Amino acid sequence: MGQTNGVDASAVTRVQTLRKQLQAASYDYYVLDAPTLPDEVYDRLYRELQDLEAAHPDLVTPDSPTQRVGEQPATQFTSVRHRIPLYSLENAFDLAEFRAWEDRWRRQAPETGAVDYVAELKIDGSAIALTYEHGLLVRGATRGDGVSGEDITQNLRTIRSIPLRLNTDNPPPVVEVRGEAFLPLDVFHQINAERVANGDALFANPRNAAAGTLRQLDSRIVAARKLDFFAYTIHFDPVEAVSMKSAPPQRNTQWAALEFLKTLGFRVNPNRQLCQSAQDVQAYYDEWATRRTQLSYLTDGVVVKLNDFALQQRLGFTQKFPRWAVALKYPAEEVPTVLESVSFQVGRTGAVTPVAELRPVQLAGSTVARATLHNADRLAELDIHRGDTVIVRKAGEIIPEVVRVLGELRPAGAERIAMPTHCPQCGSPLVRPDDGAVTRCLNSSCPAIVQGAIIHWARRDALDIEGLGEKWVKQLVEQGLVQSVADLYSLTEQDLEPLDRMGKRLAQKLVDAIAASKARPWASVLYALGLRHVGTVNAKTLAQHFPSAEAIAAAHVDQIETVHTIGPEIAQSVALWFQVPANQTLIERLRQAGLQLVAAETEFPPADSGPLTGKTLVLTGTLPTLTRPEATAIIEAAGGKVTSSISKATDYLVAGEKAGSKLTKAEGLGIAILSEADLLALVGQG
Ligand code: 3B9
Repeated sequence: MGQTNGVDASAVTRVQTLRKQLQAASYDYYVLDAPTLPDEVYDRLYRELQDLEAAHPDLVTPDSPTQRVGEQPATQFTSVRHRIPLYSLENAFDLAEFRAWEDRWRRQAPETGAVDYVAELKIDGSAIALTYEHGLLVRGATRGDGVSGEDITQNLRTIRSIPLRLNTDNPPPVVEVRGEAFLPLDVFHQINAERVANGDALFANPRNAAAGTLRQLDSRIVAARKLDFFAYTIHFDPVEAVSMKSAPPQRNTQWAALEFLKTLGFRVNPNRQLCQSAQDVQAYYDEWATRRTQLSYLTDGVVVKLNDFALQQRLGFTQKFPRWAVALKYPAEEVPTVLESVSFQVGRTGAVTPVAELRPVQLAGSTVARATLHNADRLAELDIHRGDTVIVRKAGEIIPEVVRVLGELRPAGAERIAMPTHCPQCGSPLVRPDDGAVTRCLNSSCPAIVQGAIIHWARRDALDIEGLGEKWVKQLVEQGLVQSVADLYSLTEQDLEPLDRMGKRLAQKLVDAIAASKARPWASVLYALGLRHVGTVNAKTLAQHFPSAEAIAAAHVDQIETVHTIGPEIAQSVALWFQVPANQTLIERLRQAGLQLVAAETEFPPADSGPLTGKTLVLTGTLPTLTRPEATAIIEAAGGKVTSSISKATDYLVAGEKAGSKLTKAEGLGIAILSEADLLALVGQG
């Protein structure tokens, strides 16, 4: 009954009805914040849809409400280049700075009369770009450096306030929506409470927690974390078609664009306001300075944008920011508390950091019990005594720090706290090389250094040993089971099982994870070794030029320095490391354990050849139509490399208006000079 081409027609209509009802209910709940369906009813309809889809798998569509959470964890994120750069915002910290910003844009557009500003809250989250093709969410990416970010589509699909399909009957071929993904404060506190229970490191603030969650490989974990999203920008395709007399309102003003985003199904922050003057802006800023503490998410300021897109377009962008928008920030929160003691942490590189142990206080949305005192100089300068009342501050992403001591509140006879002369972990004398502020333990078998080295070794971007977290590493080192990363490879289940709370199952998992790390590529091994100045990027570059441990160990410092982007400091650090006999022994042991100390043939596939493959270009001056990130993107897509300064290695200088000394230098060296048009012609976009 009801069969059409093998599909149950009643199932088809029922599935469609259920999806419409569920989508509408989600919209009311997540976007309008005005639930229309009781939770139980929603759950019942959802399960009915799930059952129908299970019975008729051919009816499953990517925008079905059941398709938010991926089954398959990702293995890694791929990098995506943004079609339109994600700019950041210039900061102003008070009204005087706001007025200075105003003066600047007015000088650039002097005949402009009265204007409207849109004032929005600045959400303290992670900027995200969403691409919809023909109404369907096809990609979501992190901001990254603004030019390219990471493809985290699977994770963003789990956010209920991000529509999987735009709520419109005639969707444009391509639109891009940007906004802020964030963790509501209650969810943040709940996650941290769970982390305490599991002995995991706490997230410093909701922003870090949101960013960390978005980079989770398993979207099921992301779904459980209940991220949310506010949209604030929409880009239409073609990009240029903004602000025409005949265009629909959403293409003319920011205010209308926000309203339009709402109709498409996005959550738009309701606390926005049109302002006509700096006084209006000040009033909005002052009002939210207090009201923001009642919100369920963190804000770090307000964003003020010129409402009129035609004016926006006229003003354009600097290297980094739009000239038509500014962030008016709230000052970092500061609170007093009592310093109970100071501990001295020894890091992976032996650096010793003084850390204030505090009477716990609430600060910018989280409980603070520790704060950094940075280094020996700062410690001396603060002249800290046990029992002092101190002021702690948390500025956005930065971990809390002690900014001041209230000397007048110091208890009588309080003990002054000084930097130790010997390592608190191993007792070796500490040294302070005269080149810097850092006090170090130089004993490479210091348990703190060994611990740090192992944790670094196990990192996801290094050898990616899942489950080898701090609490296990600590025990392994304390029990003397591991004195070097090479020791990991001879650990057995029998060694691990007796550890506190380990058990048989975990022990086996850990042994397997350690064994699996032997397959990690040479570049990751080189990074995991933790040489100073060798992060993931330098490790990759070095591994490509020196495709084995043998090759790099044999290289002279001058040879290493000839590698593009590897400067003298890095080269020195690498050459010195491979000269140390203990390090040579380590490499030999890793070789015997079966780690990849030679690049696999597939590790560095030849770069896609393009018209600029192997060419190095430098940009200077203002180009007529392209911004710098755009020009860079075009060059890199064509296989070329962009560097910041002219040298003999430069093949082309792309010069725009007001090109200064670089142009003169390039001419002196006989380097070919290109205009923007020449560049576009060269890459076949002329
Ligand atoms: C290319 C709020 C934030 C914010 C903008 C914000 C952060 C950044 C921004 C977004 N909160 N608003 N707004 N509330 N934290 C203003 C920087 N806009 C853009 O990134 C942007 C990018 C544009 C226009 C705007 O135009 C171009 C299009 C194509 C090529 C070049 C430029």
